[in-house]
Order: sequence, then structure tokens, then C-alpha cells
Amino acid sequence: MKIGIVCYPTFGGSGVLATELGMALSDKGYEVHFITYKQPVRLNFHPNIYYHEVSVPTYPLFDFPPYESALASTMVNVIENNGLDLLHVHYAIPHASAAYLAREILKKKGLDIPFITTLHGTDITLVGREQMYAPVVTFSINESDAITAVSNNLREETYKSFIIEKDIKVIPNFVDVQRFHKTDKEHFKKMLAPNDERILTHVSNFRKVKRVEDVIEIFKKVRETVPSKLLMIGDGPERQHAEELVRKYNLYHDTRFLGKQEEIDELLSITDLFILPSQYESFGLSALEAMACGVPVISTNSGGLSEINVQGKTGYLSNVGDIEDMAAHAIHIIGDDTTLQQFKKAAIHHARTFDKKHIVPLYEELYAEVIAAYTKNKAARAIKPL
Ligand code: GMT
Repeated sequence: MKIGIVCYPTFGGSGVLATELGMALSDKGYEVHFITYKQPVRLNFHPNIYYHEVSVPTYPLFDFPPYESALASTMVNVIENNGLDLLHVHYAIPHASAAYLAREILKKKGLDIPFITTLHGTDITLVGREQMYAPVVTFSINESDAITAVSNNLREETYKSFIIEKDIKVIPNFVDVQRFHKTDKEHFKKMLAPNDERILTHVSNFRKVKRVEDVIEIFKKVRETVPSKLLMIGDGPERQHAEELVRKYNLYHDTRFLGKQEEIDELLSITDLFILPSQYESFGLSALEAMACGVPVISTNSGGLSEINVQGKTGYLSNVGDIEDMAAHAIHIIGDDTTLQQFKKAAIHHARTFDKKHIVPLYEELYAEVIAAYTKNKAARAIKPL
């Protein structure tokens, strides 16, 4: 089967998941074509993977170069030239509407292929809801040949916010436990925590929804009791604010802002506790990857986080903004070795239930179903009424 995957090629969770899915499918013999504006960050060489760049020609008239048109046209060309069977778009805006356009253009050319939309998070809960996007988001979700959401919570949020006439199937995000597991990086840990301090880590794109200032506030409290270091991984609009707070609290010597990192599994291998105090997370893929590396999670209880983080077992969940509670739980987990080891074990154990070997087949089943249903409908469409 030949599959086209469209996603944001950045460090964001939707792009990471789409890339991991493409690589997993290619390992299973599928031919996968990525259609993105730059090479996805997690994409390694695989014999069955092709990468098609969407270039957006500019013109002095364009204050806003029409990316969606360029994307739809690239989809049409790639599908036509490579005989794809199915298009799978990740993050609704603008990928679902571009896919709709491509599908309709191809129909006129006698080439009919279905598209699946996977909803990831702010395409529904933040950006998608805005009046400037909502009509197009609603239409293109409904026009998708199948819709998936990465958590039960996101599925519910989608039904609450939009008039959706179709079933949304939940296929949770997954982690590759072959890659994400604890490896021995003691020498590396010694460099960052020379006196055996505990290492707390936060990974995100530093947007407002991540509440990075809460990470600093939690760390400030934890450090008063437990000698520890903080790793801040990623980059984005709130980084400067976070750095200012670190300076204000005089935590600079114990905090490292590492920027965007590709070898995230190595950094997680030296981490003792993961902090994710988000305002909302549809799923929290970064927390799942941490758990797979044996890192317990302190998170909020918003969105779909309770679908991966198990209260009192793999970590703790608190109300958004409840810094006292999150800091107290963090101290409880890392305060003694026995407790920390228990949480680490449980985190690994639970993360394994989201291993790619359990989840990728759910996408494969869906692809087969969608293609079969689409082919049947296509045949019915072709029979002209008398
Ligand atoms: O919706 C976003 O903020 C972007 C998206 C991304 O590309 O990072 O993140 C969402 O998708 C991830 C992968 O499915 C989820 O793990 C994140 O929880 C989700 N982010 C939010 O819901 C804020």
C-alpha cells in the first residue's frame, strides 16, 4: 500500500507522531510519501520512504503566500505521479482542507483516493475554534473519509466544539520502546549533576499553553528540599520569560536551557522526573516518551493527560496552576530512592501499553477499512442511474 503523510515537520508532537508512524509503516513494507514544507525532524533514512517538499512561490502581491494552495497542488502531483492509495493528514489546519481540495481535483481527473484526518490538539481546542477557521475546519473534518483523535478527551472536545456528523475513532499516540528506553548515561549525568542531584526535565515548544513559568516555580520549591537540577528542552515564545524567571530566582546555576534537541531519549535517560504543567494537553506525547525511559511524570489533570499518567503510580496529576501540589508530589517521588524506583518501574510498565507494536496495527486496520469502503462507494458512484 502507498500512503501519503502530511504533517507539520517540526518538533511538535503531531509532527513527531506522524513521522514515527511513517517510519513504522515503512518498516512493515508500506511505501510512505511525506508531503511537508521541510524534512520532518525525526525522519531518518528508510528505503520505503519518500520526501516531497512543498515549496510556496512568492510574488510581490502576496502578503501571505498561499501555502494551502501549494500544499493541495503538491498533494495532487505526488498522488498522480506515485499512484498513492491513501492520504493521511495530521493536524486539521490547513491539512484537512488542502486534502479535500486535492481529492476533489483528482476526482475530476478520474483518480479517486480517500483521506484520513488525525486530530491532535490545538487544531480543535484552540486555533480551530476561532471563527476565522471554524467553518473550514468543520467542513473539512466532515469531508474526511475517516477521522481519528489521539485521546478520548480530544474526541469529546471535538464533538463539543464542532458539528461533526461522523464517527471519530480514538487511536492513542504511541512510543517506540526500542528507542525510548533507559540507557546507561551515567557519565553524562555526572556532567550535569556532579553531586548526584536529581534531574528534573521539561520538554515542550514553550508556548503559553505549556505554562513553562509553572515549571520554574515548581523547581524553585523542590530545590529548597531536594538538591536538584532542571533541564529545559525545546524553544518557543515563552523561553525568554522562563529565563528571566530563572534569573530572578537565582536558579541559573542549576538550570540548563538546552534548546531543541534531537537525541531526546538520551536526555530522558538521565532524568529523574518529568514536569508537564500544561493548561491543556490532548495527550502529552512528550510525557509518554519520558515514561518509556523510566521517568515518572508530574502533570496537570487537564485534557487527556489522565489517559496516560496514572495518579500515584506513574506520577501525579494536579489542577492547572496548583504549584504547591505539584511541588509536594515531586518531592514525594524524588525524595527517597525506594519511592523513585517504584515510580520509575511503573512508568516503564505503563508506557509499554502504548508501544508502537500495539498501536500501529490500529492505523493499518483503519487504512484497509477506509480503502475498502471507498472502493465500494466509488463503484456505486460509477453506476449511473437509468
Ligand atoms: O496541538 C498542538 O499544540 C500541537 C500539537 C503538536 O504538534 O505539538 O500537540 C498536540 O499533539 C500532540 C501529539 O498528538 C499531543 O501529544 C499534545 O498533547 C497536543 N498538544 C496540545 O493539546 C496542547
